[in-house]
Amino acid sequence: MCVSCAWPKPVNYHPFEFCENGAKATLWELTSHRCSPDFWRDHTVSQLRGWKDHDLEMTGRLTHPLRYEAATDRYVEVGWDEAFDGIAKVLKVLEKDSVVFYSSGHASLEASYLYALLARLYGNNNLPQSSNMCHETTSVGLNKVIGSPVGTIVWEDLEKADAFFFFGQNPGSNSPRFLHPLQDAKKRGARIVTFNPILEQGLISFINPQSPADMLTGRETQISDQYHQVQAGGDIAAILGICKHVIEADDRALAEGGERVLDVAFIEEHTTGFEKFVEMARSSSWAEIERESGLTEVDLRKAGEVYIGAKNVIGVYGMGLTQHSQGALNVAMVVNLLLLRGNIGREGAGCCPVRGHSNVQGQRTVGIAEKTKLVPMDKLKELFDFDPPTKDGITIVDAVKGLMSGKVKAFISLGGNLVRAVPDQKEMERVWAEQELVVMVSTKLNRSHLFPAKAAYILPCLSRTEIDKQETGNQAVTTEDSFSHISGTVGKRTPASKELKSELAIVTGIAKAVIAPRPKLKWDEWTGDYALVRDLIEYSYPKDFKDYNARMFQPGGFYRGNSAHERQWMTPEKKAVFTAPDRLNALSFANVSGRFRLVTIRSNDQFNTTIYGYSDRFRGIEGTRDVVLMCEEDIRAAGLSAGQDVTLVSDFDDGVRRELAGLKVIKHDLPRGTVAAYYPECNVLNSIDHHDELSKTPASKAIPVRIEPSDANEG
Ligand SMILES: Nc1nc2c(c(=O)[nH]1)N[C@H]1C(S)=C(S)[C@@H](COP(=O)(O)OP(=O)(O)OC[C@H]3O[C@@H](n4cnc5c(=O)[nH]c(N)nc54)[C@H](O)[C@@H]3O)O[C@H]1N2
Ligand SMILES: Nc1nc2c(c(=O)[nH]1)N[C@H]1C(S)=C(S)[C@@H](COP(=O)(O)OP(=O)(O)OC[C@H]3O[C@@H](n4cnc5c(=O)[nH]c(N)nc54)[C@H](O)[C@@H]3O)O[C@H]1N2
Ligand SMILES: [Mo]
Repeated sequence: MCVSCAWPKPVNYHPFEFCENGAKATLWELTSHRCSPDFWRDHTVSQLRGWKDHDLEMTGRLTHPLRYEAATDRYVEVGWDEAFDGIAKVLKVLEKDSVVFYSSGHASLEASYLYALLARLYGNNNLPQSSNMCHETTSVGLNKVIGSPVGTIVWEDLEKADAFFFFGQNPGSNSPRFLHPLQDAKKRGARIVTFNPILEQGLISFINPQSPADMLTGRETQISDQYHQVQAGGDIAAILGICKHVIEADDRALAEGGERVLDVAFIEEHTTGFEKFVEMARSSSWAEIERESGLTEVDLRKAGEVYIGAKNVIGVYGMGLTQHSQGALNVAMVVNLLLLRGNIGREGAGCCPVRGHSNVQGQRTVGIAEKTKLVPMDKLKELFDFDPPTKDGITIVDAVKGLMSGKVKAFISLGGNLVRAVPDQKEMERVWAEQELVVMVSTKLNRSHLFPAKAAYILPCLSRTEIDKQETGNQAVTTEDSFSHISGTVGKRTPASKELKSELAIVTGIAKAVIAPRPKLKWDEWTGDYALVRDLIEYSYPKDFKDYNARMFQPGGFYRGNSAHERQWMTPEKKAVFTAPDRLNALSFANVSGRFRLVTIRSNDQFNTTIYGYSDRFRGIEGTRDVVLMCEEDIRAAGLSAGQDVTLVSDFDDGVRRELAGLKVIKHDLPRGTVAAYYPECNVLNSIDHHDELSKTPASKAIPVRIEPSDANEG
């Protein structure tokens, strides 16, 4: 399984299926560069803070466990046992609630299960994950309306859909393998309608690099039939407009005695809240809808026609919907649209949130969850003979606020680069370093390592592509993809250094040092044979993981199942829920003159905070990331000119000055009022209090900003 994103692998997977993204992520780990203990002879931690993210990671794979030495301001080599003992010494005296066990969505199901067990044996449920900044909106928002926290489609549905509606997801950069089924869909006549403020190349057209004919002739497949440049945060209005059109078409059919447009039988049997929603759609005026979406009635009706004309529709979405103050309402609106014509729980139709990290969904499945109701605590009690903590743990937002208030005193990080990934980054750097202990399990050097706590360790781990040899031989591990399929994978490469340990072995190493021994805690046996860990997972989640060890290498993975896919709604109402929106945009701030909505974007030359290089070739931006994209009218109206240096200043009402200087204005095709600049650089501009109301996912897709010319600053 790819080390990059969570897009699934079809059953008839072609070993050379090209994905620039996956190739880059794999090569990045296979680099010949090494960041060995020698590196620290020439560099201090303070000095490295002046380096760019790209240059930090370019130092190569970490080779040895390291401990920070304040006297010399350097990381120095430390033995594994010494590291585990040092970590245990601090953890044993800290208050249980003050420790956070973070994970970024890489580590395997096996390592993740034991990591969650470690936290609970230690005494808390503080298990936030990268999804708290990403698709937590889906886990909470989707669950609320269809009773399932994950997408409802499987691979075969892609082959049967007649229309795809894309909201704020960019497959060309972020899940390139998605372009293959989309190209196939286009060839059999399916329609694609896209809502995105930015014209993303991968959603416009695609040349299949595996097709010799395509490559020779440069023949492109047009992807989107309609491309609607909604303004950032305007999807609630846009989707309401489409729904309004569908409802009006149904009124007409009813009046004229034609075939109904709504799936009345489905709505009757399977849903609740329909009347209130229809009422809201009818009473919202087109003028309001146009104002809030930035789109015209004519265009939204055109999108509505495609929706009506398609038997099977898939609704696809990503960060453009989830990372807003009303992200969960955005998600509920996609579901409203699908429910109108019974487009959930039926072949060729459904809801498709596209996940990020390769195992981000799976980690949640096996217990990395701060919410206790998601975890089979009785099973854990029985298996390991202890009383799991009953209090809910904290999310990323709560953890950052805990750091700020001094309540959080230690962070264990299984992967990731949290200091760079969260809002209020400047403040985060300061409070991160005030902790008693930070342990980072990492493959490469990153900015979070450069603000060492009183005790700080970097523990280097194997990548999934590398041979993981343990007592009983080379080990396989498993991950879960966006479509809830679980697959095994075996590393084949020689490890980057002899000193590396697997993530699972690091987790059990810490556990053995911290947790008092009990007969049922067989850390060494589990490390020696991961199949035993899979048995524990199967015992804990018998429905999801039936015959786990036997089925893990099944082509395409084995399906964990999804209740909504079967039209079983695990909501309190036992129905799928229509949501009447109480507002028409996803923002928490008003539209005032001089205030822009800043969308933080990814280039195809980065994976989150890992910057591979400075070429955003799909957007035609080369050699720099220090830019802000604006439309021509906005540049002019703000009295700026293209190429000018500006400072972005956040525009919250909290009195805190947050700014990012030295950005060059680039003219780009964007709706008025929406500007764009790169993540993670822009995280200094966001506030930790600016997040989705329901799930607390930071609202990274509409940060209120003002733009100041740099010379005004100097003066
Ligand atoms: N190459 C590469 N691949 C990746 C990643 C990476 O960084 N690089 N990251 C991985 C991870 S963790 C994740 S979560 C996924 C992220 O993948 P995506 O979900 O695609 O995330 P983004 O690129 O942040 O944003 C998606 C799109 O939302 C649009 N958008 C912004 N605001 C709005 C809005 O208000 N409405 C609408 N309709 N659209 C909006 C943006 O223009 C952008 O095209 O990708 C994964 N794959
Ligand atoms: N402004 C803004 N902020 C955002 C976003 C946004 O769109 N805009 N997106 C958010 C999203 S969707 C996400 S998912 C988060 C990402 O937040 P994180 O998951 O915390 O960050 P990453 O950049 O994915 O982590 C990179 C580091 O992981 C380590 N690593 C890589 N591979 C492995 C491995 O196999 N094992 C281990 N142990 N470590 C490994 C490397 O040391 C690398 O430096 O950021 C969020 N922040
Ligand atoms: Mo993500």
